[in-house]
Amino acid sequence: MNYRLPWIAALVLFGAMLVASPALASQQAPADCAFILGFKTLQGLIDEAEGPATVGECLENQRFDAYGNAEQRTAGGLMVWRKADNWTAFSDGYRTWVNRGEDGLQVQINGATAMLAGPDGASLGMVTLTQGPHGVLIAAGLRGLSPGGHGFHIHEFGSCSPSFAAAGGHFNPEGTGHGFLHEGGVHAGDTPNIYAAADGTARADIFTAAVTLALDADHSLFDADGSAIIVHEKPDSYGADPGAGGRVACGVIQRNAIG
Ligand SMILES: [Cu+2]
Repeated sequence: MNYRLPWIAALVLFGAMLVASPALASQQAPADCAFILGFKTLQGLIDEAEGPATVGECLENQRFDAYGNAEQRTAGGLMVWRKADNWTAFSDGYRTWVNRGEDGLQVQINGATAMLAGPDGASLGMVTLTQGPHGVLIAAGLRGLSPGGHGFHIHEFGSCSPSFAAAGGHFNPEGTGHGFLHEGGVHAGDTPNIYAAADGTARADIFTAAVTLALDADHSLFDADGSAIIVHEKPDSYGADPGAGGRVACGVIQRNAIG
């Protein structure tokens, strides 16, 4: 019986090689890939430091964004968009690089815009959101408000119709309580009150590290159901109950076009 042992050992060893062999694994991968990228991280694309060894990076989990573009993520955490005409863009969440063909890659800071309107559809101005390395800068330029303080929040759904109730409650991915001054707070969508002058105009710059414009990230304003800016009738109390009254302006937060 002893003469069989070397054969068994050899079979076991060969089986282990089949499982562990990277060459065999890489031969199988392309069949599962919808798209193969030549680099793993953005830096690898820019300075080619990663070299040809990274060619063959498989992009998996393809899905389509709100604009119908294919959207995938590399193992290096890079977001990649593709269109049928071979237009491509790459984002690390803070910045987006757009491939402009002969003009090469151009970089832009990620941003979004909400056009605010009253319940009657009248335009009440614009809110811009700019992604920075430490959070999002929100700039409001509004008009048509009653003079004085108004609650100003990010709400959980990207909809303002058929009524502003469609925007849902505050953007609150952590499921916490409300209010800057409340022990159980705060909502990620809580932002400070804005104040309208006697002529109804209001301007405000607000910074928040509680949200991000990065796609496919925790606290992203571009989660599956989007998000909206709501201006309230009265100022927020900053307590557990905002007490800010009705909704006087609403705007869906929309990602600025890329490319
Ligand atoms: Cu609100």
